[in-house]
Amino acid sequence: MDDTGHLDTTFCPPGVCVLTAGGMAAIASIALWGKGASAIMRRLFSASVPDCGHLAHGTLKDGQTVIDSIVAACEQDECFVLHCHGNPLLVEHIVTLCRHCGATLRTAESFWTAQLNASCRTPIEAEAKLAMAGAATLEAVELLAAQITGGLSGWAAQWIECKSIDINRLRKESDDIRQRSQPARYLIDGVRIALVGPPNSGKSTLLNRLAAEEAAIVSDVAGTTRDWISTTCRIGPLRAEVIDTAGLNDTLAAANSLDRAAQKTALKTLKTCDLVLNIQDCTQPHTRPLPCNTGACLTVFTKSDLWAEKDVFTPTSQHPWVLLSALTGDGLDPLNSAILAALKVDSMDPQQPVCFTQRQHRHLSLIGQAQTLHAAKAELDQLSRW
Ligand SMILES: Nc1nc2c(ncn2[C@@H]2O[C@H](COP(=O)(O)OP(=O)(O)OP(=O)(O)O)[C@@H](O)[C@H]2O)c(=O)[nH]1
Ligand SMILES: [Mg+2]
Repeated sequence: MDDTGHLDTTFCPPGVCVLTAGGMAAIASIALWGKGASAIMRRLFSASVPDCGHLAHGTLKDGQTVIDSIVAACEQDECFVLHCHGNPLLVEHIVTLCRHCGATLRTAESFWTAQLNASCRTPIEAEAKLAMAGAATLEAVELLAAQITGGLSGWAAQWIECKSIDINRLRKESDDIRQRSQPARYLIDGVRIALVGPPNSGKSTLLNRLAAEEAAIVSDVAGTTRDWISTTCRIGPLRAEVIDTAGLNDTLAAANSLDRAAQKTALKTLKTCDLVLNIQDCTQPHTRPLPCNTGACLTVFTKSDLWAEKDVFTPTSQHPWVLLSALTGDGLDPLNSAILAALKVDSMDPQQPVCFTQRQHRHLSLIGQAQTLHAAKAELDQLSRW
């Protein structure tokens, strides 16, 4: 970045990337930037290459062949965004053309990162804006926006301005921020939730109920689900990928190698999820506990519509539990609340400082371990200043 706050494009080699999402669209945008970008434009573009801050309409040519009619925008010196028609084949052709002229294929993220680094006042602001582009829900966007105006930025600024720093308090607050940041990651990235339990307990029925569609096959034959199925749904402020797995049962596993393999996959899935829902049929004896000592777990007793004396239902569960009927939908709201509580998302205040990149996490961790005030201040500076 130069001292005018602009992205310094005049020294990096030319790069090209597609800024818009893949697939068919009316319009696509391609960025071409770096030393030599305007020379590439002069070679490919029929009209005069626009000056900084201007647009030009013209055609893109491969030799004598017209490829597309485009609008070229000069964002700054040696930095162009080409708005072309959205056919993916056309987009690929234009990118290939730029590469033949010497541009290297880059990621859209690298372009946005460079742009944001140049236009944002602090690294936290740039990181928040980049994360907003991929945030899973609007609540996550709100949380990230709050980190720019207050949140983590405000926390760091207040300590930097502080005349007499209490190092122990600074260290503790820094550790607290790291501890409470996992729920923020859930909001920003979304969560993976596995439905695990014995055959016929109602896992697939619950998946379909959460997804509000018939994503998984339901039947009263034990062992219906073999390969896992996933669907994406919304749980409060979270985007959740819910994964249905094969029912866990030793008899089935012993009798059939396919069931054995399916159950092995179910146990593997369980380890890669943020939350495991242990699905148990409330009318059946509570079967073996799940081997889910990796992370959050919630026991869900299904088929409450078949339970004659709901009021005196007193299960034994080592985890928090809910009782519901996936068939009628009764008990779904308490399930959603219990999921948010298990992931500690329910108590999140978006204004509270949280960290959401590995860089921030690293600096906070070093502040937490700092032996001297000087070292802590240096980390605070690196956390929140360019
Ligand atoms: N009454 C009632 N029946 C349910 C409920 N949930 C599921 N069932 C029934 O229970 C049977 C098994 O349901 P599934 O959803 O296929 O069970 P599963 O746990 O996926 O079974 P596997 O795939 O074999 O592991 C089906 O006949 C469902 O209609 C419920 O809440 N109430
Ligand atoms: Mg099933």
